[in-house]
Amino acid sequence: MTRDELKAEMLRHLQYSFGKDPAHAQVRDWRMALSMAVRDRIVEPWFAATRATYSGQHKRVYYLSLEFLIGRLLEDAIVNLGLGQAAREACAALDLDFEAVMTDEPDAALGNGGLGRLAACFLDSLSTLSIPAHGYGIRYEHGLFKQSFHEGRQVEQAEDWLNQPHAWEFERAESSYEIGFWGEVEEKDGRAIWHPGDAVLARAYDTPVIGWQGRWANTLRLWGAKPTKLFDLARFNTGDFTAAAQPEEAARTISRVLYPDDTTDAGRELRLKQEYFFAAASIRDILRRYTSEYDDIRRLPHKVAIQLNDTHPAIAGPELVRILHDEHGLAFDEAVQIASATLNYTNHTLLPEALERWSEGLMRHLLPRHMRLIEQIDDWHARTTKGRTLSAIDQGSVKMGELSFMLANRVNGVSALHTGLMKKTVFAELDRLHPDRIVNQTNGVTPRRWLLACNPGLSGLVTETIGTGWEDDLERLGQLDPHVSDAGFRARFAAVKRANKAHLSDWIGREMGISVDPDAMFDVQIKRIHEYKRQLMNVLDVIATWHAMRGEPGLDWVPRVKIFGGKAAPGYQTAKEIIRLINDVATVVNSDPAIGDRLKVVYPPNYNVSMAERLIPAADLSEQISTAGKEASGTGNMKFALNGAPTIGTLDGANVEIRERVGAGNFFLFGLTAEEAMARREVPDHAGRAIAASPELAQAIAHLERGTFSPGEPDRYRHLAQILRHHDYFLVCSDFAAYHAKQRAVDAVFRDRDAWVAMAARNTARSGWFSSDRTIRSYAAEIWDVTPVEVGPGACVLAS
Ligand code: F58
Repeated sequence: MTRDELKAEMLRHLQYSFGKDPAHAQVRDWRMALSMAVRDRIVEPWFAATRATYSGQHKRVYYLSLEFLIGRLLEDAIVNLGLGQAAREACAALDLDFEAVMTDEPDAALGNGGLGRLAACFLDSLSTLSIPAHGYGIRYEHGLFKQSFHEGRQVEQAEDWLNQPHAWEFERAESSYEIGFWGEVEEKDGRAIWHPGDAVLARAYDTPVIGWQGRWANTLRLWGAKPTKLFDLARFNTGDFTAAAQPEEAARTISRVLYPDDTTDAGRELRLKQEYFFAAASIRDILRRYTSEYDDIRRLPHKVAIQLNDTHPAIAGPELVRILHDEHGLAFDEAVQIASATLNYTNHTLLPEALERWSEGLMRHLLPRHMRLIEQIDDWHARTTKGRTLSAIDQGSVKMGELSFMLANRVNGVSALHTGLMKKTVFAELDRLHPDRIVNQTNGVTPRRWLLACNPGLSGLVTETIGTGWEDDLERLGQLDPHVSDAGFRARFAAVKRANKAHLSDWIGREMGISVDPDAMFDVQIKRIHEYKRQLMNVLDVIATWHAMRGEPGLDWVPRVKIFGGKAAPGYQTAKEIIRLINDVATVVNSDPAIGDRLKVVYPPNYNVSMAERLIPAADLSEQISTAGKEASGTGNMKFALNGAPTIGTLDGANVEIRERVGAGNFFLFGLTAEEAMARREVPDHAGRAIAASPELAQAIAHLERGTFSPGEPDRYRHLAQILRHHDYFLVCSDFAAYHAKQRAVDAVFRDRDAWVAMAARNTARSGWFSSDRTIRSYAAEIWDVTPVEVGPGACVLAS
């Protein structure tokens, strides 16, 4: 598509789709016009992919996830269709600021963090690999909350992405399912019939997901909740307008917000309703599609593979059994066998508080038939495995991990270390009963978004050096390795990073009013705020460094910009204290004349996918410092390495595999191993001992206790200090000295700029394995038993 064709299409959409005169159009109108012009190019490959799947009777993959953190879609579509140049030129010809048009799009923040972003990368790779697939989730009206800081404290506001025009979805009013809740189960002629007490409608909204070079497109189908009866007219006519609208309100609540607060009973009930709502609608849709093509329901696993993204969709298992048994009339055991040959489950955490459990009482009340089936599935498992001591129902609650395991063909962890720990800990007994069921699938990230689109400077250099083709064959980055010893290549690599840093410095200056030196080391930790991720250890290191700089202002310190990004769960008080501490430390450090430009702390609010795309290409150092054994995998760690930022990190999650691949000499390792961490917790007063052994740590904690960063309120950080001293489960104190020392080793390498650049470039050259294309190929071969569809020349719609 040429510049002029795209421009003409934009003008056409502006006028005829949106009724706007170009003379009066705003950036938003142009963004919509461009989006529509681009979207039109997706529809054909989308139809072609659907037709090819039907005509070839290919097996389909269904990825059920309560989260899809897809971010902005316009740039993604432009990049995948190869329309970058045409779009830039068309905007220029229309006198539009291309960057402003692109950044006008709100982020679709339909997820919390890594789990949701992984689902989005997987969709991209499934389309790139032309594997017939659907993502299923919820069309939340409000995505993850907007974060701002008020006097350093996190403030949450409702997010409002749908309040702006959304270009990418197609509403499918004809694809609606009635989803029941509550009610009773009637036993009749040996069969169970569930009579729900209430119901809502699940309505489909489809977003096409275009793969690399527009060869294939799959569908992300998100469910919105609607009332079965729109409106109580009788009540309205009596003048009770609020009550008349009540059923509509109640139904819509189900798809209103992502992950509502589950600390109250009402919140928990809503969460379970969301889970059943989307799982049931998805199963119904999957079976409708299957039965429209095939007669024999027993062959379902030959044509359908369902992946449960953690346990949030786990109720899909009992729902599938219910439909096969109660509605299709299969014997119970056969129904369970078919369901468990179709379903697979990915585990993303071993943290006990994050393993889902639902109270039996709530489950029985909300989903009476399903609770009964869960009991039967539990009995069936005990019967068929002789694992009688093992149950998915424990002390009045249903353990969704165990239930998902029992009903799965394959269960996977998301890094080698995490999968190993799953086998040793939470699922030890189930692994013993089913030794082949657990497999590892190390996470990956899409190179289209996380290198090609977000880092045009580096991707340009890669292409100039090794040619194209790496975008969907990322291991080709290995061809860069020999170039790292070439001083000319290193100089160009360094120039790209410097330009990205200058760009970020401008943005930080504009957005936050903080001036940062682009020649300083940009040291970045971006992720959800959680004690196990140890942002607290990072900020303690900032305090220790600041203290040391003040003590010896004459020393030749390596200038650093410490960048933080991330949100805390609204109810997670300790995480919120850590946020406040980072902001308070920033206030003191950034205005300290004794420090000047040598240390800055920057914490831009409202970290999201788009902010990650801005920060990662400009990072020098990647902070991956979780307590070993606690981070299941990480995916940010991969994005940084790919963009030429070496890691300072522990042997945790996928850090282990990153280090193996980039080489131990290109990775700053410190800290206890997972095994050592477990042993250390048993040592009496481990924190006290570590504090006594590290004057830097003792000093940093003393600053917290003295109120150095909370003038006028010395007690503000007493609670954090108490945790460190007496309840240091995440071993911040035990790892601090090693971390602090390793940071000085980082300084030493950074001083030797050439050595640093070589290390950074080797990280890029050796990160090719962490493409989500590799991950998806592996799921396809080892879990789903699907193969990519050969895309014939007719179906292949390449952008010109
Ligand atoms: C993350 N989990 C893991 N959970 O922490 C991370 O190590 C891993 O790389 C990633 O999954 C992908 O495998 C995660 O993001 C959540 O966001 C939960 C969602 C449900 C509510 C509680 C948080």
